[in-house]
Amino acid sequence: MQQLVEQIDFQSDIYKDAYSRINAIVIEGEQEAHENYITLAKMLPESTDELIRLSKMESRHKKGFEACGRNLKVTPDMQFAKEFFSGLHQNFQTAAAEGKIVTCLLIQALIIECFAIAAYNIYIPVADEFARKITEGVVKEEYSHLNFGEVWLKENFTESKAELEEANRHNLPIVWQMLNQVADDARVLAMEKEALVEDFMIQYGEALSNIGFTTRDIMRLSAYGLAT
Ligand code: Y39
Ligand code: FE
Ligand code: FE
Ligand code: FE
Repeated sequence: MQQLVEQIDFQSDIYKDAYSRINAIVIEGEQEAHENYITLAKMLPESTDELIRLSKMESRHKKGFEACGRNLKVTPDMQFAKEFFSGLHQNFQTAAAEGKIVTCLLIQALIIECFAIAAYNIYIPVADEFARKITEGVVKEEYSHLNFGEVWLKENFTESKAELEEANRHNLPIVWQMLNQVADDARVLAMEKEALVEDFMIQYGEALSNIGFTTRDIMRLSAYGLAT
């Protein structure tokens, strides 16, 4: 893998062009995650302090990735990134307005966190040295965000199960669309779509298992919308 990293020209026009979109996606994702945890803090009064703590971590992640873009002299394409997240963003806003805590947790604390963990794990071995150090620090914290969602949903599993199934059905296909949309740019950064899908499935499957779903449920839930 080191061999491969030495062959990546982080200053080439093609790398910087792809990075302008991927870096923007990550910055926008961290900003939206920050806002989503503030919303969740209001919805879950018994966990307000912890959720505010998570929201502050997301702001720090955003600052770290902004520094990664500056380090490569790349201007992030924030307009592209806003559109990239608009499906999940809209679904989260709608669920929050309806007080659907389970749906909000599934979107942010499970789906988006698993997406982030997969992307950061795949990025770390092929990142420039500056971005690698930042991303290594960030991914450790993303596991703690995923853990918050797992613990809450496990404790409330019986009452949450039907809403989780429904929310999965509405949101997982969006994730596969997002992955397809970013696959070409990710490949320029030496991140293969197949590796991203595999890592996402592992993280998401493990999360569903920790919450209480059976292996049979997990197979059905985690592949939903993948083949379309
Ligand atoms: O919880 C978080 O910090 C997640 C918001 C951040 C999302 C990161 C989204 C990463 C997708 C990148 C796709 C690159 C192939
Ligand atoms: Fe984050
Ligand atoms: Fe996070
Ligand atoms: Fe429906």
